[in-house]
Amino acid sequence: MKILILGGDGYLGWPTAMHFSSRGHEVTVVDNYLRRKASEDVGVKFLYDNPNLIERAKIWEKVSGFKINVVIGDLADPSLIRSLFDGSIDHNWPMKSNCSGSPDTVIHYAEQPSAPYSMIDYNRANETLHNNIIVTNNLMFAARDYSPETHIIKLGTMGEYGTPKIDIEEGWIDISHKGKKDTFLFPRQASSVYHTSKIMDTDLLWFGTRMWKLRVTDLMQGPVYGIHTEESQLDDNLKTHFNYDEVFGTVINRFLIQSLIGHPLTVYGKGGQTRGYLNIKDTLQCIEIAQKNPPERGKMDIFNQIVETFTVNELAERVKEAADEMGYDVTIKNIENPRIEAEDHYYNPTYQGLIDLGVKPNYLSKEILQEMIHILERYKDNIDQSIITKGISW
Ligand code: USQ
Repeated sequence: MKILILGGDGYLGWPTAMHFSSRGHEVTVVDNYLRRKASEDVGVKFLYDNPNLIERAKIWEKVSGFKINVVIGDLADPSLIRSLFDGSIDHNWPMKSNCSGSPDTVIHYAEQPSAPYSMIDYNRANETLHNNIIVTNNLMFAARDYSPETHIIKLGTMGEYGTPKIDIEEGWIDISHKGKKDTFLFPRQASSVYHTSKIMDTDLLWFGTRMWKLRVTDLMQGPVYGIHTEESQLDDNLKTHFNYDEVFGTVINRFLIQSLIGHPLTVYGKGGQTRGYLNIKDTLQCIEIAQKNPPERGKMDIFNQIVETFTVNELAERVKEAADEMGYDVTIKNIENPRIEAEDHYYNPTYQGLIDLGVKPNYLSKEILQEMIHILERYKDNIDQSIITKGISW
């Protein structure tokens, strides 16, 4: 299969590229290094330096024998994505893609992924909205114009639903109103500009599905944790990025780093915020299963891509237990919540669809946390305490 991965330099994009490449697919990745540039712009950095995408693809080819095509460019420019669908425009990208014709599957990660980044100021909010919605729109029209058969897999987020006082269904809800019934997108009410941009993406692709019978899978993912995947074990330089800063670090990854340097675990507010979590290895399983099960034309499948739920307090306790057993002395501190979000709320999402299709979850265990701590210990000297809190508030 020809698989096009948008956002191939990201935390999930690069592991996904290796995963599909190792299974013999023809993989092309596209990225404009937005994440690397945004990190520099706000003064945060990865835990360790990673080679750029072109270098990573070379290392991958050397150790695995499989080639990943790399295209460096901005997908907000419609001509780029269109050239990757019809294969006709020579953009002279740094490593020229040899892909011709349209992809069978597009995996769309090419988004500004951070809620705090989107809330820094109106410029970052604009940048997030512009990038995320325009890239999605460019993709939708390229599929409409060149290849409506192409299966679009878009990474959505559980945060689109917010924290309603009713059970969260997988994407859709049946509504009875004045004696009539219909099915609609499940109500969405996000709590950051980033999460709101994802709602708009979902709406846009649902529009494209209705208008032009596109085929779309929307994966509503929770916060992801983890470092290594099966393929990254082949060479240390193939590891994905790791963030622990307030802007791009997700909560479990942050807590692990904090525990290594004796920084109190930063539980925001009361810590009752509940979210669905998953291991990065499970992200890859879910994407692969979604790729193997495309919806028919004119249908949008939505799955809630999480495998278990925790409150922030529960996560802090689990990280503490794992790290303390390894000789650390972890403290937990409830700090003033920089975000506007419910801290004590009902949360009961359904997440059976991907499991029914065959995903075998890697649940968060003490052993998994300790394995991560072992890897992170190697980079302890790189940890910059000053980026753990950057003072961004809603
Ligand atoms: N939190 C803390 N302390 C911290 C960091 C976070 O208590 O030091 C809390 C947050 O307030 C929030 C929860 O932990 O209630 C999760 O925060 P997060 O930063 O791990 O995740 P979030 O900002 O929601 O965003 C992340 C990814 C985003 C993805 C989303 C899935 O950055 O790309 O879409 O997880 S979800 O949260 O389900 O919407």
